[in-house]
Amino acid sequence: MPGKVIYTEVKITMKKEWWHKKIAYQIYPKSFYDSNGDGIGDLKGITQKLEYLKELGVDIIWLSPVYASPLADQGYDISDYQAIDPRFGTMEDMDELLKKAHSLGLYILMDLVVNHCSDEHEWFKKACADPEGRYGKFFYIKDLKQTGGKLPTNWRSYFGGSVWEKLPGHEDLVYLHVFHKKQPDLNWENSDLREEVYKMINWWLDKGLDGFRLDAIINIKKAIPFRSYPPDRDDGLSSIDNMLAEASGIGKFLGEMRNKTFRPHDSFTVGEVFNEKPEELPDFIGENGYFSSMYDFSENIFGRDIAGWHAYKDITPDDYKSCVFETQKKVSKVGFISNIIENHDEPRGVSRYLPDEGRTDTGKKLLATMYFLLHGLPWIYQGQELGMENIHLSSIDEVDDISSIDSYKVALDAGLSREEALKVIEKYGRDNARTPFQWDEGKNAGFTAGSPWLRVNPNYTRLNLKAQREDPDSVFNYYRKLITLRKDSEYSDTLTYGDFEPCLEDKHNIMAYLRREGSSVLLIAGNFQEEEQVLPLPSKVKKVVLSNLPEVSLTEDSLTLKGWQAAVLEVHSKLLFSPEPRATSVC
Ligand code: TEU
Ligand code: CA
Repeated sequence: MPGKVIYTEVKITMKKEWWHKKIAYQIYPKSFYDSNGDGIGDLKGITQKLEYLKELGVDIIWLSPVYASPLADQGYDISDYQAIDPRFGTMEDMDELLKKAHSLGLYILMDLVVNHCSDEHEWFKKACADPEGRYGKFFYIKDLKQTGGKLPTNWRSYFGGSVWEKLPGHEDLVYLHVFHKKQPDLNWENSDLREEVYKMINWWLDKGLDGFRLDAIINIKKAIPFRSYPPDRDDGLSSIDNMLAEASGIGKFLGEMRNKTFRPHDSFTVGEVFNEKPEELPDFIGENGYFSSMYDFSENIFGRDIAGWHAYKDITPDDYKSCVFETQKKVSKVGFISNIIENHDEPRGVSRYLPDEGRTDTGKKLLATMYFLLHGLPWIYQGQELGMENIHLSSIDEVDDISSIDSYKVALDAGLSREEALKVIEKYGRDNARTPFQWDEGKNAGFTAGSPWLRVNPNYTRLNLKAQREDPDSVFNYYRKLITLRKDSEYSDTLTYGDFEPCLEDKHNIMAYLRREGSSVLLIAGNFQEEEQVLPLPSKVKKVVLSNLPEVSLTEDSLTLKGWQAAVLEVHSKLLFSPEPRATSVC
């Protein structure tokens, strides 16, 4: 419940960093733009579209993995960290991309996937050849003879089944993989492995890369000694979360990695952090934290259930608001969170956070406004700027993602019918965000001249960049306005460093907050329903800065929001209602 937790009110002055006022963008290379007609997006395709990203106004670009990989988990299974997968291009293409990006003033991040590598990485092959040797120690390999033939623990991998798999060529040995069996976990307890990883990171940073997104980084520290936990499904296994909750001491690895790699290069890092412990926040993203920033997954994980996707609960606008506000109150005084509404692992934000009747251009702009102006770094996932939506499924055969396929089986095992299970995957599946970018109304939405590796969302004929570029009222042009606003010299300090103050927290379907920096105050308010709402104003309005509808209806002391309307108002810092403004006014 908001309001029950007491947070420190001390304003900490943050050291200014080069990336504080930047806007970030995630590219899923396989689905962004295919330059050679083989149906797979590639590095050349990204380079050709950099001007587009410049036009949109973003600065920092994260590329999901493009390293050499068998693509068992779409590149999150790396077989060579210092090579580009031929399907994405060559190292020269990467150099070219970096050069062009830098000449346009853009920064490039790669995905650092070092909790695990691929079972086709030479380290793992050498470990199989000689489990006792140097490379055997790069992994967690256990001898079943020492456990009476039983698997060492009952942990369930994220993608289903046990985390233990027979080491190829060895009857009695098993290796640990918390993700897919083609993703063996690297043993971070081994300083020899850590030094190899740092060498690789520095190789990329010396090349001119601007930083990394750190994949599944919380998983690098295991609870040692390994033990089993109470089973939480009929499979007798136990969620990895139980082990992670017990793991402590990750700071040693993260601090060492920062000191030996990122810090000397002044690079930007953003951690994919789940399951963090609240007391760890300042260490993670405070001044001198291990990372520059980390994602906020509070609303993404809302309603999750240990039983599986089929048991997930829907998130209402009120739930969304309380998740977001809780994070803001907790984090905005500590450091810079990375705000997202979707990524390559999640359904499309507009499909998840907007009820059906609100999934219009107006509703999409409302959601955009509410998250974009929060404290922290705004991120856009490719296609989000067009309001791209989830894709309809008519059969499980249309699904590519391994996690979705596992979750479908879990749903069937739980007793759901095929139709019901398919609906679950349609709602939460990772393919939703991975369908090709919708460039225009032409064949395959202009993504490829060949046959796309994953189906294009059929809605591309009406929902595409070309159409939206020409329409001043499009979702795309609204995102451009939001970006311009965050960079406007009049408001950028307020939106970057200003305090976050929630307003009207208990008002159903209303999300409102202030951003305040000295005498500069912005009110951001949104109405997540059809019925118009009259809201009391906290102080006199100086200026209407932005809205997703042509008119904003104001009186001296009230603001009327139409259905699905968002408004950004510059207001006086002196509150109208005193001496107890919080009791009577918006804030
Ligand atoms: O995701 C980490 C993660 O925790 C995911 O398992 C997430 O919970 C899951 O995708 C929900 O279905 C990262 C990457 O973002 C993801 O794409 C990779 O599959 C995973 O790591 C393994 O590298
Ligand atoms: Ca291609």
